Amino acid sequence: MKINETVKAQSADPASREILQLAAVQEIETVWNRLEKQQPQCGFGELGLCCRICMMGPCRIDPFGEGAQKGACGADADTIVTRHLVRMIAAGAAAHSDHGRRPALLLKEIAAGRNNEYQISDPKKLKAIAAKLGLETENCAIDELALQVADIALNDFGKQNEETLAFVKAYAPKKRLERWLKIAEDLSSLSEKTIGILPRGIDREIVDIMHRTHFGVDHSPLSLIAQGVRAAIGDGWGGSLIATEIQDVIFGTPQIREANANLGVLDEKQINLVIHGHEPVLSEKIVEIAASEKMLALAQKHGATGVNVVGMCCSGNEILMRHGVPIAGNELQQELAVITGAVELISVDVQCIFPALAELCQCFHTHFVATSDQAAFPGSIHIQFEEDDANRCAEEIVTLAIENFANRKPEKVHIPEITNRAMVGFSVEAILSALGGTPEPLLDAIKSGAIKGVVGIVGCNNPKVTHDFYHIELAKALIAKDILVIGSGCWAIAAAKAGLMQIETATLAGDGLKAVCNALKIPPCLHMGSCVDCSRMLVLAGALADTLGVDIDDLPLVGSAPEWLTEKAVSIGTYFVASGVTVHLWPMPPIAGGAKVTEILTQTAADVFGGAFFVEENPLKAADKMAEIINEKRRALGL
Ligand code: BF8
Repeated sequence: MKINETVKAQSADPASREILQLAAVQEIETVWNRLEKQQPQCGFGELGLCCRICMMGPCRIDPFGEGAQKGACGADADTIVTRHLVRMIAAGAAAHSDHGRRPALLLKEIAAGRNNEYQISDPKKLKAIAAKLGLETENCAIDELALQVADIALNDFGKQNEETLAFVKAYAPKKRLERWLKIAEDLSSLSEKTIGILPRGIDREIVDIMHRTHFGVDHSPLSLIAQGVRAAIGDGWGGSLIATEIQDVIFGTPQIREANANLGVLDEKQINLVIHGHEPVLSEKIVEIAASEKMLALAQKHGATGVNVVGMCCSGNEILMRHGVPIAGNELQQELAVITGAVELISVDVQCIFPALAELCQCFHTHFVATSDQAAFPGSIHIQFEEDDANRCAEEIVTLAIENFANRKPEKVHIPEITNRAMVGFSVEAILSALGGTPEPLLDAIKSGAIKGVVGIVGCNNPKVTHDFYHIELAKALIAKDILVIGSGCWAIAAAKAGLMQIETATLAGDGLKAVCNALKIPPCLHMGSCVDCSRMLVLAGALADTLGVDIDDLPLVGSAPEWLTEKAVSIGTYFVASGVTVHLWPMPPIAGGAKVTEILTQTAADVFGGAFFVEENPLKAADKMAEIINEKRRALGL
């Protein structure tokens, strides 16, 4: 198929290009077309200078210094920009952490014997979590231990005392915890009021942000950002970490396995059921039920050879990591999967789901099934998921998909014959086991210079930038410099599709990294999971820091979100920086209108936390800058 230049600029992924070309010819609207219709976008909004917090507004600040320099209430550019930014952190932290609440509640139900639909799959992990939390693990029954862990997790969401979260105290490296305490003291002494950094309650810090950004409360960029940091730490080392850890307990800790990635995983002969969204609780059941003899027989009765469950976005990452379920694509491919005409049903829960899917699915035979009590999609079929009725719900969804096979229009089916193999499942436990049980071999490789450092790439796709291009070019440039790349979310799917998660890809790495990959039989880019699994990267960084007896900011680590889009990415970037990791971003976040806040985030943060943000469009230049940071850290460590 001949691909036109417009399509080439939209996506770097060959399978996506094929479907985008088809969509262009058939005049099927996608996110790229809708974004085009939004141009030019609001310049005030892009700079963060539009304030809609009260009904004297919307107010806006003239960035050229000629018009209004204050909102009607007197808020200046920095206050307006910072309030907006920390509200983004609050929304991102809320999405991740509310996700974490569900498995914590479910664990409690399982442990109390009130839910028989799920079991504890990884008691070893449960014991490891309990031990970290300081619980007695030896003479305690598994259910009792699960109950205690669930209670501590749930308490971290809603407790009202001033104590730091139990999970933060248990998981953050000692030196970082001490540093956060010291930062809070230093900032308070610089400020006219107390400033806290350590989170007291996961929910509380988010509510605190919503309170202090309400009309007429907190107007200091420093104080506002500190609270943003507090909520973000509560996400990364709290809510997200709870999600990851407890999901591992219930569904199993990911181990290294192989799987296929990209739209070519859709199968013309099978019932194609796409799982899209973020929470694995229902997805796990759909995967299980779809593989049953009963569903296979039903599929065959309807003329298909079987049920092909494939993933999309982070729900996809969860079942990819734990079961090797093929992944059809990342966030910008959700519409493209439907446009293949081969999808019988797309089941969604929460986050990163385009409302546009409802209308698009109506142009095809695809059933668009919403399942969460938190997410209604007008135009969808709503099948309410309840944890205590999981098997029935999953069976209803799979059956609906199978029965829809007869409605598929063969003349509309176009599945790109493009997939790539990927080695996935790099939980911290799987990485350590590949290393022989301790982080020492990785540290030795870093000390010897075979691996210069590690970059964690996270986050989304954004149609403002060429889909997957930045993810792939950045990762390639880094591995060529002997920098190991780890990551999650839509980056991980992009890397899997591009073949960067195969051992053979080590040929693209520098000599040092290549030798390590060949010796350990791992690819140079490691898939660490979904976006809540960014917490796995924190845990790995913490383990490396503790083993060396240093703080995270001493380590040659950098973070990046080169195609970021969601508020969750703002929270992730913030907790990486707060943990001492410098973070690269593209596109530019909406902060340039506030000189002070920009300075705090790009410069002051480096002095305070040991990590700051930097913005760079060109992936090669970004990789150079990351290598520079890594080399500086190496020098400081005497390497
Ligand atoms: O949580 S990377 S577009 S799918 S927000 Fe969403 Fe961004 Fe993808 Fe996963 Ni994460």
